[in-house]
Formats: sequence, C-alpha cells, structure tokens
Amino acid sequence: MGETATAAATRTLDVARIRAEFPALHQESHGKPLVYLDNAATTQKPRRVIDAVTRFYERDCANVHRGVHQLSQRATIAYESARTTVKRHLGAADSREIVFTRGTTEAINLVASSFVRPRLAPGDEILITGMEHHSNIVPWQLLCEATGAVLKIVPITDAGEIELERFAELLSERTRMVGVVHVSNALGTVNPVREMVEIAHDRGVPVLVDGAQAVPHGRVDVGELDCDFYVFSGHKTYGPTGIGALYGKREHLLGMVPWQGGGDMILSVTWEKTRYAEPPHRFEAGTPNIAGAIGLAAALDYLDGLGPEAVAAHEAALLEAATEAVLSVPGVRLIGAARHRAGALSFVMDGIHPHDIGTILDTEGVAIRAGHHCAQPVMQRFGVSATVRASFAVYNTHEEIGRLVEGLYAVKEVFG
Ligand code: 7TS
Repeated sequence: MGETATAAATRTLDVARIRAEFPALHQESHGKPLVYLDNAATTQKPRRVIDAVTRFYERDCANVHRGVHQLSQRATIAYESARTTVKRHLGAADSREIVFTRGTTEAINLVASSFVRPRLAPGDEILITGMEHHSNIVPWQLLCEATGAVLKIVPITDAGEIELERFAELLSERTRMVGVVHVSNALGTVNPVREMVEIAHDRGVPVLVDGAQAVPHGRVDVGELDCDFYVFSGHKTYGPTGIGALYGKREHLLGMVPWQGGGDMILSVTWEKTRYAEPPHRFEAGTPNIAGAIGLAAALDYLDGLGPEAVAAHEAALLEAATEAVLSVPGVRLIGAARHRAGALSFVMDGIHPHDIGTILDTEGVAIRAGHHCAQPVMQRFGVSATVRASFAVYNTHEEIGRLVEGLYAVKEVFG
C-alpha cells in the first residue's frame, strides 16, 4: 500500500531535484536567472512530459480508434490509457466519465451546450459566483442570450470569499445549473465546493466545478466532492497546451446530446439516421489531441509520484512566506485575503500601475502576470483595473520570493 496522505504531506520535496526536471527554468531573462511566477497562466513542463510527447511522434504516431495496424493500435492504447490516468487522478469511478477536451474553456462550453441548453426554458436560472474566470461566465451568458434564461451571481465578500448564505438564498426553483470555481485564479481563494455541492443537491441542482487552478495544487477527488461535472486544463498542471478534461457523472453523460458532429463520435451513419457513440467518444468528434492526452497522463503521473499532498504543503509554505514578504514592502495592498488560499497572490502598489510593475519585474528576470486575469468582474468588485499576480508551482523556491521582493523595491526606486 502507498503511504498515507499525512505522511506524504509531511515528506519534504527535493525542490532542487524537481527543478532539474524542468528545462525551461534554467535560462536567463534579461541577463538574470529566470524566476517564473506566472504558473496560473501556464506551468513549465518536466522533461518526462516533453519526452512522452516526442516519443509518440517519433515512434507511435498514428490516428486512434481506426487502424488495424501496429502504430494505430499503440496510439489507441496510449490515448485510452491516458483517459484511465485522468480518471485515477481525479478519483472518478469509471474511465467513461472522462472526456478529453482542449481545456477548461472547451469543457465548460461542452456542458453548457450538451447538458444545460436542452434543459433550459425562458426564465430558468444559472447560478455562478462573483469570482469566476471569463470562461465560466461567457458560455452561460451566450446560453442565456440564446434561450431567455437568466444568469444569477453569488456575491463575494471584501476578503474575497463567497457569501455562502446568499448562495443558498439564490438557489431557486428555477435554478438549472450551478457553476463555481474551485480555486480563484485572480484571488487564490479556495472555495468550499463540497459544502456548495451539498447545498445545491439538496435543491436538486447539478454543479459544475472549474478546477483549472485546483488540480495543479493538491488532491482533487470528484467522488468526495460529489460534483456533477469537474473541468481542468493540462497546461496549468505541467502538461501540454491544447488538452484538458471534463469529468461528468456517467448518468449525466449518458443522457447528453452531442455538441459537435464528425468522425469518431458515431456508431453508424446513414442518410436516414445517424446513431451516436456512447460517452465519452460521443463528445470527442474528429481526431483528438492524441499527443496532448499522452503528455497530460505523463504530467499527472509525475504529480502523483511527487504526492499531491506534499505539493500542496510546499506551495502553502511558499504562499504564506510570499504574502508576508510582499506585504512588508511599503505601499503594497493585497487583493483577496480569504482564510483559505492556494496558488496565487494578487496585489496592487500605491500609485503604480500593475503593468509598470510587471515590466520592471521582467527586466529583473521575474515573470509575473499583470492585468485583469480574465476575471474582470473580480477587478470591478475590488475597484481596481488590474492586479499584479505572483502564482506558484512545485518548483518555486523561497529564494525566488526574495527575488520578487527585491524586484518590488526596484519598482519603488524607479517610481520614487
Ligand atoms: N478557469 C480558471 C479558474 C482559470 O484560471 C483559467 C485560465 C481558465 C478557466 C481557462 O483555462 P483555459 O486553459 O481553457 O484557457 N486562467 C488563466 C490565468 O489566470 N492566466 O492565464 C490564463
């Protein structure tokens, strides 16, 4: 048997060894060793992920689900076994509950089109929170425009937490779907999704959880969360771009109509009647991102090998140290001070635009993101146009936090 979660969490990671796995970290930016703190946008990739993708193209490259030849069989086995890896990583019950998508955005659009849209009548409601990424806002707005449904928003507190009581109140007879971000990309808030799922299910309302910023930072178990849908992107969790996954409860997927038509999603096609494949293939029209799925599986295996609990513990220590260090710089104000945060630290500095901060930090070799982080309603809620965001990954170090803070002092020097 494997070690317990507690043992894994207390085991310290060998960060130097981890860093050695990531080729992109060992370069200079503007003549200084790169400090990469833009992991919420995308993470760097370990050698084994790059190798898995290369190996596919060098040795096994063929299309899936159609060839009788050796290469196609190998490609199909690798692709379908990647699905099993995703299933295992998310704690799903059945590989058929995993649909490969381009990423989080596509997965949410899939659920909006195939699950929610056929169930919507004018005046029905979709409930999301005030801290969603645009990808968990705009698909619902499009759906509301097309169907006459109404989008309702759960407000967030000054600390950047969901108002849970308001959430319960806003669930109505007409609510057909809840969408909630597991970990906010703009604030770092970790939401009580287990509790929210329970409240929503008590009213018979299904829940989609956006796990784009949760999967990279610790253990996610969809069985425990009991959510109806869970979505994430490979590229934010050490995997390739252009691949991600949708977890959907089997009973939901079985009842869902296709959202894109084409090859690979059918059982048979005639002029009279086309019969669709069973899920998950029903939702994977066309040649999928085979190399991406294989790379994603390598990334999730890597994360599992490190231990998601150990990764979470390392990053929690970094986030705590970074919060304290950044706040020690005069004029810095945190945006989002939730009790439970992960992954990202958002802040502003008195009188200095975040883009200027980002530009100066870049010349110091420190890569952060400055902007609205595709969460403009969050910016509006806090009365800022943008923030500076430092976001962490398993390979970041306490020395790098020192470099970030030195950079902020360099910013202060420039702006007097
Ligand atoms: N949901 C959350 C919470 C996100 O952080 C992102 C991307 C998405 C959805 C969309 O993911 P995609 O892979 O489909 O694009 N967030 C960010 C970010 O914070 N900076 O760049 C992209």
